[in-house]
Amino acid sequence: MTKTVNTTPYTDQKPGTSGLRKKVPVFQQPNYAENFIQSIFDSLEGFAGKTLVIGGDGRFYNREVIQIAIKMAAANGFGRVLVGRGGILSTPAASHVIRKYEAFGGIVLSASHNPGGPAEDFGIKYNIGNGGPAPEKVTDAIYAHTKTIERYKIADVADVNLDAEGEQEVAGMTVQVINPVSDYAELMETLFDFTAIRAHLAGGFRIVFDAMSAVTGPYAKEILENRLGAAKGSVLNFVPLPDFGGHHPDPNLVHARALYEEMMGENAPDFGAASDGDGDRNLIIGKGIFVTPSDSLAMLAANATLAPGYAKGLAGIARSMPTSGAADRVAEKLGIGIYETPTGWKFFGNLLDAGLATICGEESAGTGSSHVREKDGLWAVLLWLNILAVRKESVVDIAREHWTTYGRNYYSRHDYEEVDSAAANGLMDALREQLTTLPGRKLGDLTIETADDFSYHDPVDHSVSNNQGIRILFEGGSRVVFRLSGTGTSGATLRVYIERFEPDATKHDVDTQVALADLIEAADALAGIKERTGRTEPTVIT
Ligand code: VG1
Ligand code: CO
Repeated sequence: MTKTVNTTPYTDQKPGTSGLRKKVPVFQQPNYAENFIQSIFDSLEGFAGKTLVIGGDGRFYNREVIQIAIKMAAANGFGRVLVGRGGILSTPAASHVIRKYEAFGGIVLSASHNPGGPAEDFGIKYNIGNGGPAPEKVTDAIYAHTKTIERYKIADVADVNLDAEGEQEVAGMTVQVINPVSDYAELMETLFDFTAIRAHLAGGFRIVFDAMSAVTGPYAKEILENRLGAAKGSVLNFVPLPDFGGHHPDPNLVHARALYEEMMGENAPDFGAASDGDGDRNLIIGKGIFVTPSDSLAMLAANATLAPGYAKGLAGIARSMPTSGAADRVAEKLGIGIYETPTGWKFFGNLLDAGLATICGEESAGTGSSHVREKDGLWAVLLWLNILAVRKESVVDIAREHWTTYGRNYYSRHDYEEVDSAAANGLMDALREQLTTLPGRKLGDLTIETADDFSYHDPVDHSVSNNQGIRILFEGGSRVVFRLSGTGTSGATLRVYIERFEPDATKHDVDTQVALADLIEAADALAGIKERTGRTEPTVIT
């Protein structure tokens, strides 16, 4: 029933910021997915008889790879697979299921916010027993195996029925098809004051949530409409589609434009939100105000004790390096730890496991906490709703008060997508070569204080991760950060992160791009973005 298949390595299976992401036709090459999955198993030890969680965001090719992964798990000796019905598990739900059932680990199939479909993106990621993305030492080992792989093992059996909950047997292994929503919804009920949120919604507080035809649809329907009583129709685009309706399931101001327009309109609901393809990102827009993810992290941390799950206070806050320093000010005021990590959720795992941080966030619309080991879109929405239900103020009032108390970190990210890889690497290399000469250099009214390529020293396992982004810090606390994306599937994406701190409350009403104009110009002067990429403008501004 189990067969061993000879194979040869592919040279391009290096996991990026969040697993292996490629175009679907790349994954459809003979043995491509099988090679990667076998390399995952070959990097692990001691899983015989143990449980593996498998689920994905429902995108094109999800079901096919789930069948392959189940049959390979059986052939490699796992004892049990838990798989979401229909092959569906949001990334945070997968993390929770791994933890709740004490699984050995999990395989999450997603390319997150990237588009889906026969010519679009797919991805495979391995999560360890704490429910979080595998750390670099594991992803490095997986990559090493992909380069030498000669065979893989797979059960030679019929496909599993993914659409009926309950147990089946596959080549001696048990496959349990589980409800993808219920464990997660129960967890949310333990963290938030559902009674207060229900009462607030019943009192006329209007919300809208755009699931972007992606995985959060069923979760949001169940939690927001069924359990919390939000008006029917509050959850938009709630049927997960393999191609996300042809859109980018990316909750930002470009791809969730309709939601933004609605929230800025006269008849706007009180609160608007959206999540991405796999449910780990969040977009928060109050009536008349977009809350940047960096600000949202700070505001959630400052108000977290209003939710029952965090009533005892936070141990610490962690943010990725390019995320704004707004959260640092909250941590300072609360007298708790603040940690600065490289981009990617895998770096938060150790801090959460060690109890050093409770809430974590990234500027890329990711926020989460110790309840799972992934960022969690609906969790952020529910924490906002809990805070709003208790404070009974508007989002705009909460944001203003926050800035008055802590100052405002004007913040924006400029993405240059699908630029020529050689040009993007050349730009980064040229910056790197300049680093030592930059301190003291003046650009208009700005003076560079320090410049470096960020290295992270993990305080828990003492591992070191180098080359995590070029930071140019100016006198007065403003900064520009440059890095190349590790999630794209064609060409390179240059990300430029721009930040200015403004303590003066009379200056908190400036348009963000205006407030950052001189830094944006300095970024171009330093890196030669226009000249090297041939682009006059970013593709996406968030
Ligand atoms: C991007 C974001 C990063 C995030 C990662 C995965 O990575 O910048 O903050 O953790 O996507 O998010 P990169 O390397 O492209 O900048 V998700 O929602 O795509 O799993
Ligand atoms: Co995502």
